[in-house]
Amino acid sequence: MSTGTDIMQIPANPFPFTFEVATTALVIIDMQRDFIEPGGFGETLGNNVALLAAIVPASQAVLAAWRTAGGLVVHTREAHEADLSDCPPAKRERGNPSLRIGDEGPMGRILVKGEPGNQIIAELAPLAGEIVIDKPGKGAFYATPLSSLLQQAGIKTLLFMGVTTEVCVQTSMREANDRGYDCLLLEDCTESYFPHFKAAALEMMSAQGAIVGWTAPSAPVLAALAQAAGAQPH
Ligand code: TIU
Repeated sequence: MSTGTDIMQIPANPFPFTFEVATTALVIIDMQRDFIEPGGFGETLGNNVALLAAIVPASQAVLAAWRTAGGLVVHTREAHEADLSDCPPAKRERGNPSLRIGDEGPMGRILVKGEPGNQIIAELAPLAGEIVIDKPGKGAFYATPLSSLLQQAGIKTLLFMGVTTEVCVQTSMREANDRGYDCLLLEDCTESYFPHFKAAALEMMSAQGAIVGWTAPSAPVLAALAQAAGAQPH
């Protein structure tokens, strides 16, 4: 098994991305029933949630390989307190959704902590000991302990997966970039309700010499992890 200190370099946009498992966290953004299944927050906003399930198998493969390599895993959930004290009225009142945050839906109260719909999908469920961040905003750093947890773990680099590409993933990656992390977004492990927004988000993040970060398919990450595992004595 890898010691986690192998320097890995993979082809990526706009140029090769370098990381080592020991100083990298896999950050999985909001793979919750509320966004991926009918009856949750995503659907109340008028979206076709069926599009998002396509990334589950590739995301499972990366998560499994990352766990085998011994890498740090961070899961996030967009989640509000039951009394909605952490939900700005502007967020709840915005637009004309069929159900608002906190309303009772078919999977429990929309986007509220602890409700069935707010859980991470079974295929990507956190294991005991993995970091789970409940976040009231779109970004994973805003009003959460993520920054200090990553610092304590000596993390310098982040691999991002999750939904939706141009909302919570992009916001979190921009927050991370401003905090000095090198960030790679896995192209086949992120999805949007709007395919053209996904394409644009990927393009704008890696443009201008990786102004926000890098993007790459999951295959080269899996290959690098497999190679590192095979190269180490068991
Ligand atoms: N609506 C939408 O595309 N996304 C969200 O509201 N939250 C996340 O992206 N997690």
